[in-house]
Amino acid sequence: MDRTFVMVKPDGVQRGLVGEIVSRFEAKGLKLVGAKLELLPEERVVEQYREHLEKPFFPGLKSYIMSGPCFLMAWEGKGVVAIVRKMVGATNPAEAEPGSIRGDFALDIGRNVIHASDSLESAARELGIHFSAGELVDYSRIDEPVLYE
Ligand code: D4T
Repeated sequence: MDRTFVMVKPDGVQRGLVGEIVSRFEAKGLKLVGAKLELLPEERVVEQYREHLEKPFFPGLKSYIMSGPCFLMAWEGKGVVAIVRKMVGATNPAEAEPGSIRGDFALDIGRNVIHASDSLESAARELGIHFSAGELVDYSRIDEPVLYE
């Protein structure tokens, strides 16, 4: 089954949105297979956002991500990468649809509450940056027989 990496950024943690965000993914039927609250070290932020290293917004992005604890998660389910990206909404909250997390809870691209991997390859890479194998848990959700046909 597919897995993806999701992170509530420091603004989302500070604003008390962790529970709301976890609830949305749980209610969708996705399975939480890893979670932790952490102050991210610089090396992992650089690795996470390596494609943006040369961008003008990178220094601000790095200090924002390191400004407080992040809530890191691994979610599992059929088509989970695309489903979570849709539930998260467009990168710029001004363009994110109402009903999406950024559409409902954010205003500014530099304070967009949440990160989610954009492909299965990025998900594997990002899960590898932030979680050791022992931190991801294999188990069944009791409602799986009625969630999947
Ligand atoms: P993340 O990676 O945080 O989930 O965001 P996205 O995958 O939706 O978007 P992204 O990689 O293009 O951007 C990474 C991160 O940088 C911030 N950002 C981005 C910013 O502060 N200013 C900008 O102009 C852009 C493009 C927001 C998300």
